[in-house]
Amino acid sequence: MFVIIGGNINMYNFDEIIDRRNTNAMNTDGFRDYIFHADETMVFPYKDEEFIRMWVADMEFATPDVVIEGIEKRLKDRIFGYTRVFSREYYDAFVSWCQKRYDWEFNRDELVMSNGIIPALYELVDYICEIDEKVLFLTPSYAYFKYAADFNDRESVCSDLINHDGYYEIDFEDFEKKASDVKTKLLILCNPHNPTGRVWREEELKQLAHIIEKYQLWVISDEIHCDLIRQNQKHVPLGKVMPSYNQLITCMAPTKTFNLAGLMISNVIIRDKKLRQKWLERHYNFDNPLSIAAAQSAYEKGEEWLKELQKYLDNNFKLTQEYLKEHLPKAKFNVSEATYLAWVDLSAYFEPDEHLPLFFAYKAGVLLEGGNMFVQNSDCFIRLNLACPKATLIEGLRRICDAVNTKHTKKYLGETD
Ligand code: LCS
Repeated sequence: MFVIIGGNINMYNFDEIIDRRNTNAMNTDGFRDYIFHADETMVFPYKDEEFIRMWVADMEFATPDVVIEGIEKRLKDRIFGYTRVFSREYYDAFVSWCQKRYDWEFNRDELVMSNGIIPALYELVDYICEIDEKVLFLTPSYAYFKYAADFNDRESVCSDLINHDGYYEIDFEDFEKKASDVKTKLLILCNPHNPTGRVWREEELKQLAHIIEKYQLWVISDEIHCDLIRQNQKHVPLGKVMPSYNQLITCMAPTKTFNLAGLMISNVIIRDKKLRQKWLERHYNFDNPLSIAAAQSAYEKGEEWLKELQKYLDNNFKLTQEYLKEHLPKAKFNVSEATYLAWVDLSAYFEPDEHLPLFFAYKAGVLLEGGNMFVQNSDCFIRLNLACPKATLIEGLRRICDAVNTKHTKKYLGETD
């Protein structure tokens, strides 16, 4: 679709507001359960359709037309029987994407498919770790890293990132201490990092690689956010830094990048032959034919759309930074290097025991995720999903800032809620 904005011809319309109700979307219908562990009896001063939704990590943007056309083409084949990626075309499309964007490649036989990275993590923890062995990750963390360990009754070990005035760095000393525990078997690395948005530099990855090799850890590098980086950033796959390390699994997916999470298709690159064999024996190795068509089209034809998306997201980050600076000056926020998620420190306004998602749902009509949802080292933070039309973003930011400022005026006047 061509849209003319201010005299510029823009190929894609990221300003379009799309009604997602009645599509069984988690985003619109699943928030009570996911954020509040509640059911439909939980009521708010807002109707569901009145919320500004900035929580779960999917986008309010339509998937690119080229992806939809790919699905439509496959629909015309009319039969949707048991399916698996057999053809070379899928590998060719994905490996070309990796070569072009990351100057990195892998052998075709290393690639297996999964109906999502989370299910892959759940399985791989079981395949890699004995029952008394531990899973290490950096915190704050996407909570499903911990859930993957919990699900398998494996112990988690967390290494807290160091927060230098909003910029996060790995505490290598602490990390090495934890890696050196003989019971620590597996590192799950989020590269780039959700929720802090860090893009790990090559130097940092090399330092990590050194420790990984020294203690012979297995490592899963979850790179699902790697396509969604700011325009001035560069993603380095861990596999590129460790070209011949066998105990490395890389996970990538078109689902975050092209807003296809519901199609549940992801790439798992397993170097170790024995582990791959185990996967092929135990994994339920079927894929959704429409998802394969979508993913292949995305990798073959989606790059132009992605470039425009990156520009739009960069602007949304800039807007958020300016808005917060003006209206919530004590909030600490650095533009994320990757992801479409803003990680905002509100410790000047809240106490660690306050339930921020609850506060913002009740007082602002905004659905967001709070630090309590990211394992540890995340008190008083909120995570905002900025992958929405600018108008939605501005309204969300306005409501957030108003609610915090009202709370503080009341506190100053000695009023209670
Ligand atoms: N890995 C990371 C680091 C993620 O952030 C997510 C989604 C996934 C894996 C999910 O992979 P899938 O199973 O869909 O292939 N992150 C989400 C988040 O932060 N909120 O909602 C989803």
